[in-house]
Amino acid sequence: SAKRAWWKEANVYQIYPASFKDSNNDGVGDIPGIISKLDYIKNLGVDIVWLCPCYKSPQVDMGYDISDYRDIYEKYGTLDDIDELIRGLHERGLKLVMDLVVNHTSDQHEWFKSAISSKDSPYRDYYVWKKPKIGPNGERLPPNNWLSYFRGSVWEYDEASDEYYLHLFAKEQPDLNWENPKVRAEVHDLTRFWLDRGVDGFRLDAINLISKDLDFPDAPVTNPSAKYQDGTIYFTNGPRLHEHLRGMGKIFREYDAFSVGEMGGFTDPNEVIKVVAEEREELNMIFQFEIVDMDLSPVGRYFPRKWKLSELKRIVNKWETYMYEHNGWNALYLENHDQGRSVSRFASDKPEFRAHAAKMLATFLGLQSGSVYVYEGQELGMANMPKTWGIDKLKDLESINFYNELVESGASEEVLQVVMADLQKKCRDNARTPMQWDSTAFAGFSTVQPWMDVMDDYKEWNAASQVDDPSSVYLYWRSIFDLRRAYKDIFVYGSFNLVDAVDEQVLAYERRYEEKCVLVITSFSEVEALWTVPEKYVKPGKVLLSNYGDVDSLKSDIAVRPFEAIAYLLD
Ligand code: TEU
Repeated sequence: SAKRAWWKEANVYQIYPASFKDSNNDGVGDIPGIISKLDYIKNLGVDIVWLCPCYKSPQVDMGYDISDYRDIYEKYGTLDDIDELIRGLHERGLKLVMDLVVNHTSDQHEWFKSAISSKDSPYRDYYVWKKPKIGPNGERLPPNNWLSYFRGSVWEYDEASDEYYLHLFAKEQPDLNWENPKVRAEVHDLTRFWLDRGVDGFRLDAINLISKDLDFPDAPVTNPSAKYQDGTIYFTNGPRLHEHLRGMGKIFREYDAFSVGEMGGFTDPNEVIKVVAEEREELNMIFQFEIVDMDLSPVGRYFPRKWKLSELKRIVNKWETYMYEHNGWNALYLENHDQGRSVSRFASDKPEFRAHAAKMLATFLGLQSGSVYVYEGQELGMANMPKTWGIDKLKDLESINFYNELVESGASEEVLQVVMADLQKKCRDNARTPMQWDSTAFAGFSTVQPWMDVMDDYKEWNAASQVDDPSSVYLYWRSIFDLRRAYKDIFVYGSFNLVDAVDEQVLAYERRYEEKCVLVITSFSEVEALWTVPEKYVKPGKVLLSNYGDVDSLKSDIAVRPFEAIAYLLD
């Protein structure tokens, strides 16, 4: 069985501060708002709160552009509020994990303001500067052809110095130069600053981007019609990644802190294990992107791609078995602030299915091996934005830039419609609508029009109507966390075995610890599925969890109902 550790038993609730709870009625969520909801979070049964960035920031990318790592964004509150939040969480036996965004800063950070002011600035080398490429007519061109995550070139020209600086995200998010030992020392200092304040760990943003190929070669042309090309092979999982992570890991171990790295484009478990194997002393676990990238089309993020259940099974099986066998650990998630809502995207938000589907996904995810992450609103079955919401409703620079680039390139109305439909399914804005607390105006999030519109369905789908309703999605999630505690050996430390790799409606797996075994059956289908329970599982036992609520035993041939979920403990 897996080696024991406190953080393996911990499950996480993610908060997006702008959209969680507005306490001072300016339309934007804040830290005192979070403090007012701590009992709600505790009652869900999680152990850790991960708070998205709440530092001082011009908010070009919702706080992922930090201008002061040691201060709080005014609209979210003050350092005193953070201290109170930490106290309130600790009093309830909960921990606080903060977002550490150190691949880049804001262009309004003092370091960058100084760096761009002069080539002689002591901070110049905190960032990545390159000479222009000179075009056939003497014009200044970006040093290479890499495409930014937020569209356009990753290079921004600085006229005063006749150099370009690197930004893998927006031009207001210049990349830090991790080759510079002073940068690493600064990052270590600010990490300690928060740990000393009582923070219990970090989620490390885009952390596998910090080590770049120092030759900065042009990326191969994979999209001939585009000006900039996908250069990720030259800046993800770079040559010094592990060295840098060990520097951080040393501090985390000193404080027994929690750590989870965000690492897109990392699909080889033989590589990921180098980050998460305990003896490597780097990070506890990482977010890999294989499930959430399953429906992205290679021709562009916001073009549709259909996926099959067997693909999902392959991905789940791969990570679950590999990490168990190699003493690694998985971070289990279907949602976060960068993704569409899982019930709409991976199951169904049609009224007749929505509650069952949300509970099915909770079962599918929540009983796997790993730490479970729930994103605010997921515990209520919050869904994607309505089909009536057009581009004008969106706030996220990624969605807007993507769409505008297509418009500017002269895309037809038809193409734009396809893309808009896909944005409605997958764009980051979906996750950023205000939390639906109750059925009063603005869903009880605020008393004024919030920064982003509240979804139309809040009167029916809100926390107040769910916290005491035994049939709610919220209390179903609670029962998942209760089960993980009550049957810790099986659900935290047990092995994972996929039961049926081919069926395209039913996904089933077993969790096993010594003689104890649980069979989990989930349907991803809108129609009934006839499924044969393998013989070894057809024996007496007890139902631990069932989203239809009327199952008492397993027969050899069963009709699994739409989005049904059953967890069965065998005698
Ligand atoms: O996201 C990083 C991001 O865009 C990933 O999807 C990326 O593709 C991956 O990390 C590549 O390895 C984070 C935040 O979650 C997001 O909200 C920010 O906008 C972004 O970083 C920039 O800080």
